[in-house]
Amino acid sequence: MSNELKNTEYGLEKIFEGAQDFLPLLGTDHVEFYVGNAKQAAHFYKTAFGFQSLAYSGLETGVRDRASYVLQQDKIRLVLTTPLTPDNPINDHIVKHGDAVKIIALWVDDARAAYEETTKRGAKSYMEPTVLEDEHGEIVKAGIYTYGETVHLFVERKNYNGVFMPGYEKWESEYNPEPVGLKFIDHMVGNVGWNEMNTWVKWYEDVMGFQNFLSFDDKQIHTEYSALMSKVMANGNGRVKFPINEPAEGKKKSQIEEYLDFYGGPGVQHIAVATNDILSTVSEMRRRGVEFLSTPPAAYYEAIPARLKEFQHEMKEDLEQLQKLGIMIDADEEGYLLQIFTKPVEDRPTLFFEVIQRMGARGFGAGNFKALFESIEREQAKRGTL
Ligand code: TYF
Ligand code: FE
Repeated sequence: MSNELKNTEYGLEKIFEGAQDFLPLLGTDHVEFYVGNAKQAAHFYKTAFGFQSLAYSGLETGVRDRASYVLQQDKIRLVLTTPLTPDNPINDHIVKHGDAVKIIALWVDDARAAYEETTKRGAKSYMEPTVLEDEHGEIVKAGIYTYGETVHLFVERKNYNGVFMPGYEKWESEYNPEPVGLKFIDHMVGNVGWNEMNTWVKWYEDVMGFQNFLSFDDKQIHTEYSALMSKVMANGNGRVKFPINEPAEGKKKSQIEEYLDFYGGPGVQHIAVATNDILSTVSEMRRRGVEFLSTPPAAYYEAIPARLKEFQHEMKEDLEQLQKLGIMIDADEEGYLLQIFTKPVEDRPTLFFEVIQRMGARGFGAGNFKALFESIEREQAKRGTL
């Protein structure tokens, strides 16, 4: 781990003390996917991930060019959007990237100010401040491009009390699988091209006022084959964290390069969702058919007591149970964390999810990188992309 990890001994608040936050973020508002079939994708996220039906927009609500399904689980909102017409530009996004995260929407108090502050610092505009109104009030949204074709949308909803946004109606469904305990988005990771990580680190610093909170170089992050580098960017209050990965030269093809090839450029690699009870969340997700990366070998679990001896007494979870579910454990100065990774959730080896439970730790599981990347490489080998 690099020196920057030592920063974790200070609160994020302290790191940012004195710095003017020109882009105050209240949190992640929602994540919008462009998909080939939103109706079926919504069924998957309800059934397998335990999301609840929230809102719908489409032909029945007067929208002619697209259908969008909004799903919610605690603080997490996903929007699944599909084009309804052949000449729709959303089709181009799907042709190029497959099913993908298009928009990482950030919740703000003042969307006009967020747009002003970021575009004046060099952000490329996606959408000028736009007011949407209905009988429940008004939403202001504005957007800028980040890496690739990915967008940050600023959403101001302080004068709105409808179910999601104007244009949407409440989605009453008769099919309501139980939630699995997912609570909020912990972080969202972007993969960028060769030698582009520092450009995007600087972009998040200059344009968004974020700071580099942790770094991992290719000496820490490599296995026998693939390599990558990663820097974690965090906003002023630490609620929004965006690690940025770039591929590194290794013996064989980096997992990041595989992503870039199949995605057709930079994009969102994984969404980490937090739970308070990873044992029940993951056993329920497995029961519902979510596929996770292969469980680390027995030697990984045998090494845990020695590797995490400082935290053994604090750990409430039974190691045998964690092993049975394939959950990994890591610790830093402040506590431990439990994490597991799904396989890609579409046919292209692109976007996947992480389920994470933080028990004080603020790191990203660096101690698990070797086991994790070996597991990813086993999948790459099956795909013939290693
Ligand atoms: O977000 C992270 O940094 C961890 C570890 O390709 C990670 O979840 C890093 C790179 C990667 C997969 C996981
Ligand atoms: Fe992660």
